[in-house]
Amino acid sequence: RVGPTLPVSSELAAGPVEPPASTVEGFIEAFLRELNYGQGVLLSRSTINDQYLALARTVREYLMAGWLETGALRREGDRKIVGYLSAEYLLGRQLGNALLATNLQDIAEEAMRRCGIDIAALRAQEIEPGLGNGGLGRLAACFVDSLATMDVPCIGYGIRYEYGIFRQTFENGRQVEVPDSWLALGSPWEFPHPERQVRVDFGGHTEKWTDDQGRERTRWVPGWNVLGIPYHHMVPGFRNGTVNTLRLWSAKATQAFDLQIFNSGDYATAVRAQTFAENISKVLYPEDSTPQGKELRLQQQYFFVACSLHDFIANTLPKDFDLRQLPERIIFQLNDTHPVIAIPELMRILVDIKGFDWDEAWDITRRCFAYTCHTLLPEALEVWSVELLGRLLPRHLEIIYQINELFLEEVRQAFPGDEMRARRMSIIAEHPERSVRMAYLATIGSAKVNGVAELQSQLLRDKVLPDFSEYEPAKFTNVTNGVTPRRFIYLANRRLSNLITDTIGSEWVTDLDRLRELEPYADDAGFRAEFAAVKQANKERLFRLLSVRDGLELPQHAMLDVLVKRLHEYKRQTLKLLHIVSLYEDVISGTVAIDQVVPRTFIFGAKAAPGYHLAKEIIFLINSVAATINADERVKGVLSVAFPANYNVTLAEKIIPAADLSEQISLAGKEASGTGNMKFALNGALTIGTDDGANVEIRQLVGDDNFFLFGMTEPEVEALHARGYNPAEYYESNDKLQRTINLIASGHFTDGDRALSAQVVDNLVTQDPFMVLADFQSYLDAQARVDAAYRDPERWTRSAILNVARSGFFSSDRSMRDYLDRIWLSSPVE
Ligand code: 7GP
Repeated sequence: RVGPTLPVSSELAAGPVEPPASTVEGFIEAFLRELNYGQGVLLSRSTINDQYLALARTVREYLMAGWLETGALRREGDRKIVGYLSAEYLLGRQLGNALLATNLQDIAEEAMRRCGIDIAALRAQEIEPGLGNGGLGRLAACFVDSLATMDVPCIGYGIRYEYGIFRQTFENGRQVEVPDSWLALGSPWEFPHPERQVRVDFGGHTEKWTDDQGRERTRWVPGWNVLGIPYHHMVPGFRNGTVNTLRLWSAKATQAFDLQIFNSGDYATAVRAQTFAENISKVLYPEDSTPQGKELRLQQQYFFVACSLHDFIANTLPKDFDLRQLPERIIFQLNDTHPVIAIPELMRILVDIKGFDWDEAWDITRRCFAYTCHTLLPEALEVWSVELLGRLLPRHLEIIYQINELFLEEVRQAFPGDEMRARRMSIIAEHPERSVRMAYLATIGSAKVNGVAELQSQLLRDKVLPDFSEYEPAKFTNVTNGVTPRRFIYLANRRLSNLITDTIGSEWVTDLDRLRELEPYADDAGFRAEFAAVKQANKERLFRLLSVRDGLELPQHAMLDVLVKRLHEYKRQTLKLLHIVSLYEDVISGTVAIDQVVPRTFIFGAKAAPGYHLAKEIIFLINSVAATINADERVKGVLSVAFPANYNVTLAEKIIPAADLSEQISLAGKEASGTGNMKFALNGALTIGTDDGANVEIRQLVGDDNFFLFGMTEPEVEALHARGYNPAEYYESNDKLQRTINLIASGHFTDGDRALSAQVVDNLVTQDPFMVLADFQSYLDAQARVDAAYRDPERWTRSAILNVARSGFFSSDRSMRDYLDRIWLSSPVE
């Protein structure tokens, strides 16, 4: 089934719903209709924003028939549905992807041209929906793309944040956050459905009652409530007619709430109460991997999960559905612990509302959920204080206690006399305050638990959840992350896509293993020349953008060395900084002649959580180093540093295709997987990286010769910790490291003000929790190997081609197949 001309089942419309004709004329007609009748303007009077909105709505028309049909099939069929529960979706711009999915790119471009419009200006008008922080949210976006492309029925559930991830600006080198008002100019991609509102309760208390069969039951008497309004988004598959749904919830005050207070005559309080309710979906928490445990965040989590479960049970399932069959119809995938409150929520629905016995309800529930853990950092594992959870969700707390009690009984039976084990495995922690460990609840209440790369899944079993993996080993599995080749190759790197398609045909777009067929061309000098030309053209495109966007003027022919990801100490942006400063110091101290230095342009992109002080100091230091080096005539044209503000999906799509070198330099054992690493490899950048996350698998696939490995392994890191790590030893014994750090500490990059670099420097020399200094020499040695390789362009390009050819495994289509095999369609838990 191909194309947008699918008939819709006759129940939905009298006769087939016809999309506009897939011709330039048909497109123009639909576009002008949208402009005139949708937007209410004449072409001659229309603004770029009018045109963008009309264009978006035009493309939507082509998807509509497929969307309606996919929805009908999902409801009427009996296939198991994936309910992807995620607090974040970092979608990126929609227009390009929708044009790609419908194969309308050329038609739309020509149609706009005939209307006197440059489609590039309309593309640039779109503000990306930044409803996520980083890797976890972007992964969710890749997954829903792949599921639609593979025709797997899926509803993505999440939150429609009014403000997504903040816009980053720099003032005097320091990060300043500006609210992201992505909805300000209109949001043509969403469909609000206020009539499908769901009420969500909070607070209050619980009561016992006896039903007519004499059974003791519990009911929740809530203290307050809000409404959830669904906003539907299309998730188009790649030219297969399938359009899945992303359902994002927005909070609104209930009318009863309003009335009650308005009647009391206290207008100000009424408005405040309304604001209070609507605050729930107001803003995305900007912490990546470091949750703050704020009450509003728990409200957000319960809010979207309660709406989503209700929506699925009440609106997607047939009215007479037998809930004992629920695990045959749905699998809710929990994207980290953020949606884990769904487990007690489903228990509450089954036991309190539907009247199931506890045991039967528990049997159903634990077959309906699967849990993905995206971290290894202990501070990233969410815990909620019992006090807070009990105040906000009193019934859920009772249910959690009950789950825990029954679970610990089982554990005690399996390990008689091992009370320490039972205590370790309790969902309830006693110290430092009594709290609920959400990762434990998720593990106990799920059919499967997975990590996101081989190494992390192993460490998850061995270090994070050892008691649980010993108790139920079959529950644990791995699914290595992936990225969508549609957005990150086809859309982002049109030139490379064309070269690949010209060489091996176009099947790679939905079957990325086909990239293997490029391998022989690595030895073809003609192909290498074309490949290198693509890279060069992508660099020039990026430099044009950075010149307009950020006023940066960068040399055209240097190696492009890129480190883009959230700012976090464990990701070690400071290690990259030390490398740059060491190269610079070599030149200005006269140790190395400038003509011996391989020209490099370094690009950073990173947002820091607004409350993460040290991360913001690191940003300031990078900007200070950049300003100094860029202004220094001694290294001009040879070393340049660019830190464009506001790294996001849109910018990633420009930077990644241009990169020569991909920096994946986290301390081993800390980065769960990484997905940027995959995007770079697929776009022909070589990786310099530690043996961490999915780097391990990338290196295995592309081969040691085409990957620059450095640094301690995870067991070596552990051993060094155990011995007692002292960064000062490395500082004192390594002359180059000393000169590098001393230059920073001297105030050379901060107008002589030593205080301005002191926090970062002191942290490195005295604490260095992520062992930057321990890996410094190894990193420098690897960078020297990078230089040597880059000096031989033919060898470099050959490696780059092999990176592309051998990275097909990292398609999110493959991840989805693994989820289907290992988790979603696998047999239920014993
Ligand atoms: C990230 C991990 O840090 C990254 O290694 C991984 O590739 C990505 O998830 C997708 O699996 N984690 C987050 O973004 C995050 O917020 C919360 O984790 C625990």
